[in-house]
Amino acid sequence: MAPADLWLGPGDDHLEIRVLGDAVINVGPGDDSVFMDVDPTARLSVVGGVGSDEIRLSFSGHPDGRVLLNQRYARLRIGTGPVGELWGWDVLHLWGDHDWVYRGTNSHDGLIVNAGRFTGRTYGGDDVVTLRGPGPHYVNGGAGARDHVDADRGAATCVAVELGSCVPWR
Ligand SMILES: [Ca+2]
Ligand SMILES: [Ca+2]
Repeated sequence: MAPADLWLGPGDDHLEIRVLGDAVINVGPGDDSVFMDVDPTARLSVVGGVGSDEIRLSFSGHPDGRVLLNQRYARLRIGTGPVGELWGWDVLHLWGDHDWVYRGTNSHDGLIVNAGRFTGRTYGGDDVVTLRGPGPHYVNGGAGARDHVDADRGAATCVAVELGSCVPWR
């Protein structure tokens, strides 16, 4: 199958898509939102670019794999699949029972992890992370002085996090 190549251009766009094969999606300038369900064998590039962009990711037929999301070096890898590209997303909603491994940027990272086990570093900037389910999750908030992490009691270990229910001294 030829790769799908989507460039949404300027303006605030909303895209809902099921990705079955290799795809390059760039939402362009503007405040954009993308809801996508992805076949884990796809080589996927998803670029938020300039603006306040939000992505909702789920992976069909791959309930247990590890998902590497590295916005610091613009990489995305699902299980042992090909390495794709991911950057420019201010808020990521992650769905599915995966081991999520995340590397953020030196500006704002926003994450809502709805299932699975999250291990992440969010570096500089004031980052906001919401972790659902029993985990166990781990967050290193890094250099920002107002990193906010919420998780159920006992579900997460937080380091260098200043606000929310997961600060180490609570
Ligand atoms: Ca950050
Ligand atoms: Ca911090």
